[in-house]
Amino acid sequence: MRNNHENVPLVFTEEVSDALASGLPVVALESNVITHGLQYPENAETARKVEAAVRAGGSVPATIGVENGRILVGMTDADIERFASTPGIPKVSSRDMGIVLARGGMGATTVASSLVAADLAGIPFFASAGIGGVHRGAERSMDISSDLVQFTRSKVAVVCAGAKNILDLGLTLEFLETHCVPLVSYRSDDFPAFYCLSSGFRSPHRMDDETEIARAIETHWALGNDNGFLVTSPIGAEDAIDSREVEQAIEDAIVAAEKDGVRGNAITKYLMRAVDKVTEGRSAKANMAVLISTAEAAGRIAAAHAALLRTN
Ligand code: PSU
Ligand code: MN
Repeated sequence: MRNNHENVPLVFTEEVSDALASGLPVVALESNVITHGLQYPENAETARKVEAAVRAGGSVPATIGVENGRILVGMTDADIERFASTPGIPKVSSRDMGIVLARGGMGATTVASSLVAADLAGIPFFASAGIGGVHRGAERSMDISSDLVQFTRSKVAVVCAGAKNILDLGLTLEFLETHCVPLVSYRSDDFPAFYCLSSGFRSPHRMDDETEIARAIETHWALGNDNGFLVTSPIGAEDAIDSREVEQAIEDAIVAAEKDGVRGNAITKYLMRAVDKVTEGRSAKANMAVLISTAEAAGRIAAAHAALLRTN
């Protein structure tokens, strides 16, 4: 059962619209990681586990996607299965959203476009394991993910495990600082690197308590900021991959990508697949584990945030 939003083409599942109406915590999730980040059938299985992890944290999951000229806010099991198993669903970032909606058809939302949808839908939290960032060699390619730009535009708190070390994480941190995007690391001193525990960079702030994080987010918004707020939560140590193990693979993949002429929005997937190959699937497994642990942390923080709003 679904209700159509009045002015924008949003289609809510009943569970998500009920949760929003009654002030229950909701966490938005992207679909590009389902269609492009992982392969069938592990992608469908992981998407369901990620939703279960949000619930285990105490919140309602709302997986975002585009279909028939509408934005899905929340997916049923059948929706997840369709997105996971349909080949060739295009990756849709913020700038593509209007075009893909006008055309009809399906679209897999990145972090950036999922934030646009979450903001429209009134969902203050979003979770994904790996955000896009400033690419290595960006001083020549100018490849900076629109995810970072969208953080400056959408009033949604993002819980993630940092960004992948296929990127230049030092420059990614500089970009966030320049663009006034707050960054807090949950129960860790360092900015994590997706399935690696640390990027080697310290986080500007550490907070161990969810309610304190919720208060920091609300205070940031109360100061008149209507941008995002980044919270990182690292992978469990037992699932983590040693960054030295993947560094050579990344460097080789970057050289190969340039030789193959891969650029633009195709580069992220190309590099990730190359690393998966070298680690013989270990990184893909860690990828699934970190998606789940991030979703659980987001569920907990969003629940603390909803509780805080109720007591205010
Ligand atoms: N990082 C990952 N896995 C992913 C992505 C990033 O570890 O699947 C996806 C996300 O959907 C993210 C997008 O929003 O890639 C960023 O793409 P780009 O670098 O083209 O902006
Ligand atoms: Mn890019």
